[in-house]
Amino acid sequence: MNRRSFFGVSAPALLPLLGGGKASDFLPADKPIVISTWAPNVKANAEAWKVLQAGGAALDAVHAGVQVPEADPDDQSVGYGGLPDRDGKVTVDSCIMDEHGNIGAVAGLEYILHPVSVARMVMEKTPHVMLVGYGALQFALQNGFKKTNLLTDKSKKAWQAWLKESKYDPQATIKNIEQRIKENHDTIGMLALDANGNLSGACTTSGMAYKMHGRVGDSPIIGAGLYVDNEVGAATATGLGEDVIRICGSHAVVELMRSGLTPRDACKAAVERLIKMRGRDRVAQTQIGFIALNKKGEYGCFSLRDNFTMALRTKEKEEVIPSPFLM
Ligand code: SD4
Repeated sequence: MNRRSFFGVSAPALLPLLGGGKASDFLPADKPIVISTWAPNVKANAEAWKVLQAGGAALDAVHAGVQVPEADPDDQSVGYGGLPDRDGKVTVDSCIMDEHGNIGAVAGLEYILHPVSVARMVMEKTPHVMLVGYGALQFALQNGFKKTNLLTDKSKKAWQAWLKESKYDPQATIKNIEQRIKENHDTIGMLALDANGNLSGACTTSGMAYKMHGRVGDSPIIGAGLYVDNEVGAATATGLGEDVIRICGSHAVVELMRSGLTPRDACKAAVERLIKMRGRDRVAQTQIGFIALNKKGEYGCFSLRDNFTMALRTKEKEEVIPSPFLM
């Protein structure tokens, strides 16, 4: 029960939830509310909170919030400073979705500091929902984004060290997850409910470290890494993208909420769906985690294994919640 508290943020009041315990779900919080994957994203929530507190839209809040880790060189899973693919290129994946079902995404994008802003521009300025690779870069540059080298010295050194063995193991293994927690970073998925009761979400990442060039995970895929239904709720994912895509994870969580499950139970049911589909052996080295927020302001999270966390900001509290887990 003596779980760590992260970054000076108070330890969660709901410790009984640890270890997949039987504690009840989180009660509705007063609007507005913002939640994010992973403890370090209390900083991202704080930025989103500025928008929400001023009466701003959930869409603007998540857009502003996820830009924090995108620009943070110490966050080696998102944007600038992200670990590169096996060819040494930092490629980023990002998507955004609002309360009207407007969606935009970019995948395999290089050289752009804020991929979420390009995703939003795809949503608002094109008849399409996703641009990838060189086409996404061209679109960004034509619309005023500047080319930035996203590979920091720290990430370059890590890649060069990896090259010595070049072991291709793009798995969110337990060890990797623990390491990531220690290094205080991971992919951000953020969901917000604004003062008007509207939901939006965004998800942004540099993907799995040392992935094949061209590999795309769940994070920019609407329905996998993120889904919002303004009648029901919203969900976002982290972990091994291949396994999240397999179950259309975030869409599954939203549909499970629609069928009456609470956010936490919906996240749990999605994780169970993966185990049932794949069998325990195939998920032995995998981690996936979901967070969800419903229209009433209830929120919850669940992961396959230990060490996943959710960052929360409401009028009353700013805290990090260790996720309950199954295995
Ligand atoms: C991916 N889901 O690219 C992302 C990575 C991640 O924890 O969330 N890692 O598969």
